[in-house]
Amino acid sequence: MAHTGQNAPEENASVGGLVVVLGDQLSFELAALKAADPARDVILMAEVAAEASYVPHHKKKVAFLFAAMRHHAEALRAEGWRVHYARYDVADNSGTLVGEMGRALATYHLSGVRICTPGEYRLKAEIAEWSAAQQVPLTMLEDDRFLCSEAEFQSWAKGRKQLRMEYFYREMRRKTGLLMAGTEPEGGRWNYDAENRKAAQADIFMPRPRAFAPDAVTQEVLELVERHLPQNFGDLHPFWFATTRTGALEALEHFATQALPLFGDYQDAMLSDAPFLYHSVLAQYLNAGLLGPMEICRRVERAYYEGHAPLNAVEGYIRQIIGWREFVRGIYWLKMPGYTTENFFEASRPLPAFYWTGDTDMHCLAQAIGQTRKEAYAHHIQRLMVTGNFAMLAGVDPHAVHEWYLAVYADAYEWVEAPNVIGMSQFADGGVLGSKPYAASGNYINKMSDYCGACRYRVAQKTGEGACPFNALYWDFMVRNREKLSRNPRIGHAYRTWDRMSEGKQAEYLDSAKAVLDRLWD
Ligand code: FAD
Ligand code: DLZ
Ligand code: SF4
Repeated sequence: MAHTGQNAPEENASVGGLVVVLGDQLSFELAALKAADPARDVILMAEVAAEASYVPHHKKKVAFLFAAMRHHAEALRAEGWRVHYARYDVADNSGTLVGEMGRALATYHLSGVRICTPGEYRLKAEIAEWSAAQQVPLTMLEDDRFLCSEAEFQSWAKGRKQLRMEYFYREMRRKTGLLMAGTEPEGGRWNYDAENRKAAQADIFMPRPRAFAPDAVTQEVLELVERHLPQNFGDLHPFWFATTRTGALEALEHFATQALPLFGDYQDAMLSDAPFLYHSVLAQYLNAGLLGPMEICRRVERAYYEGHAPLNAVEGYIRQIIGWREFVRGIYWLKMPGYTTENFFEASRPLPAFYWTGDTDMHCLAQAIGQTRKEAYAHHIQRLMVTGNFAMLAGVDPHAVHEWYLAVYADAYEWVEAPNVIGMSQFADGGVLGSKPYAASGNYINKMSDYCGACRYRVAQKTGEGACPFNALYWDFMVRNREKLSRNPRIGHAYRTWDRMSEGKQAEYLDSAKAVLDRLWD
């Protein structure tokens, strides 16, 4: 489906157009390319300050994208396309994508702009406003790298009282045919999550994601990032991400053969100094367009049919991609604009400074944030149950939390990050995405990790000096938000537990929480 910019004159078919390829659209299958003519059209790719700085992106994220963009531009040229590539550090770079679009239109005397809808609302709006103001004909095409279009999601969502991933996921299984035996799910069940909650043990044979030595193109980008973005978050070196489609395919192959068999079992586990466990570490490639969702899922499905990986791992993995990933994107476009400023609990505290440094005695947070600084990566349970959980319990403004997540992960773009943060992890949307807040005391972290054994705090101690801060914060959060949560049938039991406590015990929890909160911002 194409939307043409309002108030714009029609595109002149006799001269070429400008085809814009954004930094996270690095795919040969892009609809904007398929609709283009290599003989007449010019492709624009641009490294610009506005995109590099709307949040203080992790240095590895910027380096990955710029290096992947430069490699992709070369690959497009090799396929016969005319590519205008604006480098970050040339003197006349205007600093914005619309600025570079205007300059390219003038330089090549092109008739209008064609682009796949950007993954972030702010950029979509900026481009549409610019085209209207400048009277530039604009064609925005649906980004069909996703399995479920915006319109399809809207019609699925229409009339439903609650939007739940599990039902959406079944539709996607039927639509794609992945792990289907005729009309039935492979193995007789749709979901094997019950088998996927094991705690992990340290294992010297644990695989690591496929790492790549930077080539000359990537090396040049690393120097650029070092020179121009020294204040950005995180460690640039060692840099080991793939920056080409060939590399990303190798990383997929490596995951499918090395880590996938145990992905399911240890999906929710956390271990000190094991940042990746059995996760795929493919989201940065997938979200930038170097890999497609179906090719990943087909490769993973093959591992099951060839007997290399069990069903609980393969089903669990495919669910993350055709279920969660598509579902959160659907919610994003359904709820934007406005979703990123939702604040159901009216939480207003600032983000504690240690989110940027990792400098805290809470070992779980130090581990999750430390590896985030180092690798631009943390796996799902760390994001949800450690950094996300803590911020929600502490009453941090969800918008500040959202901006942190958008900055620090190599795979972060608003369409996928915001529903995960605002919806899943902070419950700031009041239950659009999930049915209850993921609030947990230290007990959950202790069950799923080895963190607590190495912590200065004692997880079994509920209150007072030396107690795990999550324990008192959990009850403080529950009590603070009782009016908003007590009617939720999935939460009622917690309030019954609270009500059975003596007044003295309750006061101890609330006093301890106050002491923790006072320390966080002193
Ligand atoms: P694996 O664990 O190997 O999972 C496989 C793939 O499934 C991922 O590569 C990803 O494409 C997909 N996936 C898994 N869970 C989700 C999910 N909840 N939503 C969407 N896709 C999913 N994912 C992002 O891609 N970008 C983000 O900015 C992002 N922010 C998050 C913030 C929070 C608070 C939470 C709780 C989750 C977030 N996620 C995000 C989802 C998930 O944590 C990451 O996709 C995953 O950790 C990426 O690592 P991986 O490739 O090793 O994933
Ligand atoms: C994230 C990002 C960064 C850091 N830099 C650029 C850039 O210089 N040029 C570009 O085209 N895209 C960049 N991106 C990705 C865009 O921000 C992305 O397309 C939007 O966030 C929409 O998903
Ligand atoms: Fe985290 Fe509490 Fe465990 Fe320490 S004791 S690692 S703060 S959960």
